[in-house]
Amino acid sequence: MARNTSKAADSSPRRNGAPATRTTSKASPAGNSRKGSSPKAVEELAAHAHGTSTTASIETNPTIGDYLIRRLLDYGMKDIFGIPGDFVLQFYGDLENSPIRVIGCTREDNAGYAADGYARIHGIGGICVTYCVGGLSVCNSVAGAFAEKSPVVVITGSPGVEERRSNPLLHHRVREFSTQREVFEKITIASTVLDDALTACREIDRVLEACVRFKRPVYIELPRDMIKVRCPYQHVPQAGTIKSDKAALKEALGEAGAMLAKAERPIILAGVEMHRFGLADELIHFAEKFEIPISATLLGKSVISEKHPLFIGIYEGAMCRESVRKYVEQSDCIVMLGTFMTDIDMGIFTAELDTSKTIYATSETLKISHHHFHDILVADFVKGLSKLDVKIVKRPLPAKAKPTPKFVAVPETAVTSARLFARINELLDEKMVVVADVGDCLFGAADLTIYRDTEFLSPAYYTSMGFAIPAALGVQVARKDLRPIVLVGDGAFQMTCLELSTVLRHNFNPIVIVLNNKGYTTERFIQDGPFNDILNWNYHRLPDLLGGGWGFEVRTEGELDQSLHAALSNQETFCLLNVHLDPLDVSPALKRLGERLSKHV
Ligand SMILES: Cc1ncc(C[n+]2csc(CCOP(=O)(O)OP(=O)(O)O)c2C)c(N)n1
Ligand SMILES: [Mg+2]
Repeated sequence: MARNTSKAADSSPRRNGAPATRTTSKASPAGNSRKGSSPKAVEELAAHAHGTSTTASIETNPTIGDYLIRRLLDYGMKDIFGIPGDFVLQFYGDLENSPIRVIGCTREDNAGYAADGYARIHGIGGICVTYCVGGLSVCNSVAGAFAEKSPVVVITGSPGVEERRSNPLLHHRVREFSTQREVFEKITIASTVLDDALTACREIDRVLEACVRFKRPVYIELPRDMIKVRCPYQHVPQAGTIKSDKAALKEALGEAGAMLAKAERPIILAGVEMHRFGLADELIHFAEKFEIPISATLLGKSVISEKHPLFIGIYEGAMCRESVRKYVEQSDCIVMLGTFMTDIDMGIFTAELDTSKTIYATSETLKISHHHFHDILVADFVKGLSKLDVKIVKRPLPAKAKPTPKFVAVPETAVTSARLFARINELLDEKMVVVADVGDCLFGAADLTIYRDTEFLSPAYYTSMGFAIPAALGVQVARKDLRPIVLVGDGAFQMTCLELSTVLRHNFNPIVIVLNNKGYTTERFIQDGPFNDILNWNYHRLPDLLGGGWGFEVRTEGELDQSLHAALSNQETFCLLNVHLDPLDVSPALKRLGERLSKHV
């Protein structure tokens, strides 16, 4: 085992990311800025983010920039990621004078992943970037946040309204001045250009509310000459609250109750929306009250603790454990709550779930058997389920997977993917979050046992490589006390590894495990060729370049054990393991997936 160590260096010239030490003349509205440390808390803040309670402290005619910051604070946003540029510098100045901490990143797309990771842990995240060169760089990460429902606020500067009048060729301009916004309209749930002081406050309210309500990214463009413009009138945030249609809710719950009462083999299949909408506790309450077993999808992994006695394992069609597949598919009442029916989550559509036997509730759809219901909030439906007055059969749980024998390193044996995951499974504890990138690390990670809710993050639907390292940064900005275990392939690592620079700068301590199988192994399984080869870097020597962090080169089980022991004992800085794997050695789940995919291309 070769180890590279150097002292963690904080290169931050001024502060170490502690907003509490900041002196600011503006108190945070109603003290809300320190609340909201989970999606559930943000839901609660959102419920109170309108009307007088939080806005009493907003001055009569705030500038547009100040109003935006106040509203971000109302929603509990304590940190924002990005890179400044001249079109957004003034707003960066405003942020600097506010309680919001700015986390500078190495690239805008990374800032987007970081904000996404932060939002998944915290309930809302944000990025602040300059016009087009910054904004357009962040499109892919924002698209991923849209696809996987992560509430990220994109704030971008742009040329001033006055500057645009003679249609000049200003730097960063692509085509029309509106081009960037037009692009973002496709990948956000609401967007606005704050080019009119009369409507700016209302627009900010509308767009932020949409972000929290739909859990999807939104776009706010600030022309640079509008940032200091004052709202011409006193504005009190208003928001219409959406309510479920009571009669429809009653009927849907009645139908769900009847189906559950008749069922002999009920099961809950939990999806990621339960976490996004802060409904994990309600879900567990429902399951516990009626003792209904729970499975989860890969994207929804860790919606509930996998140590929960009712949890039976991850369901992924033909990709999951046979006993789980059978148990779910043989059910005569599958309660799918917040589940996305994606190809990966459905085991590349190998899932055999009978629609006539499902109760399917998400924020967008409520379907019971073949009946569609409208105007019902998923939260009301899930809460209503646990209030049902029905008797539900107690279904015996499937046989547990055989407990894996304790990992005993065979020192000189080369590490394999299966043994690596067995070892990682043993080190997980309550203070860790697994952040998995795309590739075999994602499939292998499905079998890890996650102890607490929100402990597993991955782009398991949009599957954009490069997510994990910046997302782990976002996790620790939100919760420094959680230690990320980052699982990343060598290909994905090469895309975004330099965000470890920001990790180092803030003294965060993820353990980054690079599955170095010398290329794009997932793709080799579909179709191999030289295009799947990549340069074999000395990944473990990245700390030399950055000036901090610990690096380990791992070839054998003995080296794996030693380096993980060292990494666990070092709480001070990030640790990076370059784990050499055979290019064709993959997890059993990937083997099954590769075979299935090759039949479909
Ligand atoms: C941004 C992006 N580009 C390309 C792909 C297509 N793709 C899917 S998996 C994969 C290979 C991943 O390689 P690596 O990170 O080394 O993981 P491995 O498959 O080797 O486990 C590629 C290129 C993708 N998912 N995302
Ligand atoms: Mg690889």
